[in-house]
Amino acid sequence: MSCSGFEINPGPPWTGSPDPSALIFRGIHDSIDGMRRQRDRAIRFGVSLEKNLLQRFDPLIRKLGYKSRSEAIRDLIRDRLVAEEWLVGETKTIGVLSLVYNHEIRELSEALNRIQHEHLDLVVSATHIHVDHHNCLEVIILKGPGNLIKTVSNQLSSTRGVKHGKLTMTTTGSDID
Ligand code: NI
Repeated sequence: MSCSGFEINPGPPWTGSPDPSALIFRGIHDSIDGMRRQRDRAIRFGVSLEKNLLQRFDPLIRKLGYKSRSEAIRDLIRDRLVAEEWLVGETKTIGVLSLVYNHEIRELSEALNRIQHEHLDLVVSATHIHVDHHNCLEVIILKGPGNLIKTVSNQLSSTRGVKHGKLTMTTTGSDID
């Protein structure tokens, strides 16, 4: 086998018996698979709760459509982890900002555009919908540090003439299973 350049050794032709090196790779693959399974395996743990807390929790999760307490608790934990990402501020995360405004207000569209152009590193996409003759909805997706997303979102929402601005603080999902 040549060690220089980018030649790839095609290996011996398939004869029906496995190539020993393929077996080694198979072994490595299996053990990585095993580690992944172990990481993803659900762990059961007991939770002690006051009776009246549970009496209020159960109807609520039923109303929300959860099939089990585990599912509801998982979502609560994820939600708290996302909140923590935003609290830390510097973690890379995702925000979805919706703005409703009247496009007839002088220089408003230009101002909103200018702010977005000043933050090209944050703004991933922007969708503009003409709601009626006067009103527009703009949905802007921002990706970056949470504190920066909040600052730019506040700047956009507080621009004079914006009727409603709402930031949904979500996550890239990379640290949440
Ligand atoms: Ni419009």
